[in-house]
Amino acid sequence: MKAFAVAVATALLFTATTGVAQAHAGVAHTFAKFESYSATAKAVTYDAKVPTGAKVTVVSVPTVSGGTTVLLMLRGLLPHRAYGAHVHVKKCGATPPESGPHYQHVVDPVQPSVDPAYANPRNEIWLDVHTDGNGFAHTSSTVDWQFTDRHAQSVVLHNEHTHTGPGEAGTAGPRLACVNVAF
Ligand SMILES: [Cu+2]
Repeated sequence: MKAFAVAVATALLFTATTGVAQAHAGVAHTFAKFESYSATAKAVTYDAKVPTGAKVTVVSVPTVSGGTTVLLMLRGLLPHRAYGAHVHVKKCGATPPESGPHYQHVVDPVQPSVDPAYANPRNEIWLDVHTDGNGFAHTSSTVDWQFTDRHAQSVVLHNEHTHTGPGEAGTAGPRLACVNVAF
């Protein structure tokens, strides 16, 4: 937790001093509580495995080397449990599929993308976590590219850790919850 807070603070400080020149590579930050879908909900839960009232923080910052670091912190989930998580292209909707596919740096010409050449944690942003005994978890992912005009718009929590084999790469079971982030 302390390390995570330091990472966030460092990232924000860094961006505050150096991020001005980058038109697309801005900081994105969301803090929200999961709730039922509404037009104004920032974070939506579709399943009791992500309880109403659980809290989520997402911070996305450009790195000095032209990459992107995304940090995810979750409170109030079920204890001792694996969740998959990824950056998705669309906003959270009334139903889970509305958040669309994963954001890919190089877009797979075959959709849905289950080819490990495209559906991997270097071409997508994967944020799988395992909660502790208090339902707390945090993680981060750094990729060597930045978002473009094809902005990503959400982080989706899934029922399982992300699979990597051919034909199932990038899948992680049903979508349990979604949080809007203006990447
Ligand atoms: Cu996903």
